Amino acid sequence: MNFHVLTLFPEMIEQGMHTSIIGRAIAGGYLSIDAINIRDYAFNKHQKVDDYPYGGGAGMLMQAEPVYLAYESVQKKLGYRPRVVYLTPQGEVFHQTMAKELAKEKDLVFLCGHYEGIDERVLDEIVTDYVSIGDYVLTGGELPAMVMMDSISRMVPGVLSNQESGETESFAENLLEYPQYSRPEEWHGQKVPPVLLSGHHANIEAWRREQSILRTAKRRPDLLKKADLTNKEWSQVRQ
Ligand code: 6GU
Repeated sequence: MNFHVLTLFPEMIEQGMHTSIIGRAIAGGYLSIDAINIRDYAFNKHQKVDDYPYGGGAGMLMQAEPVYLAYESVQKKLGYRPRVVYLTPQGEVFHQTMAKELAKEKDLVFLCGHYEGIDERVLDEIVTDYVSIGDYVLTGGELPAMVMMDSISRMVPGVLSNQESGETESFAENLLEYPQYSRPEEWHGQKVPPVLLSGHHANIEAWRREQSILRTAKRRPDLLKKADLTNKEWSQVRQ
């Protein structure tokens, strides 16, 4: 997977994406991340990229031309028109299924806005997907782009080790992960649930599923509605 990020703050992307699992995947050749500075495509006196909105109103807008030229530099290099994700609170809210689907692409372009947004005309010409990461407002699209790249990368074959990929499927089932414990057996007076020390694998699996369901019912009842529970499991969460 090759990520291409169009941004006014390329150093944010470069510094944020080279640690831990993602850094290892880049070093291993499973991923690449290219940050393209939109300002490098502002061919005017002061490399200006913003201007006032027609019709008035607060703030400045990113102008169409530098954004377009930055995009075009990527498109020409690739020789085809890749999917372009524009990060915006006005987009569809990101979720695990979307991450899985986007991970099938060979290249993905992320367009990060700043100020009050971007001239609509360039969005109409280049953007294929409008995506938000949740119902709150951020100052720019860089953090959302990094959030998306992280979760998409986990779905790219080779990025996670076998051990790491065990955690992958929980959201696909619309259930939250069950609680986990490591040594010592007792900490601050709290004991590890005895079933986990029993070595009885069927009982452990049953306990974990029950805990997943209870936790989802408590913290994310909206998710539970979409989960595939047996009649018996439904009756247990309802009481
Ligand atoms: Cl994608 N961008 C910005 N600026 N704010 C957001 C967002 C995106 N998603 C949630 N808030």
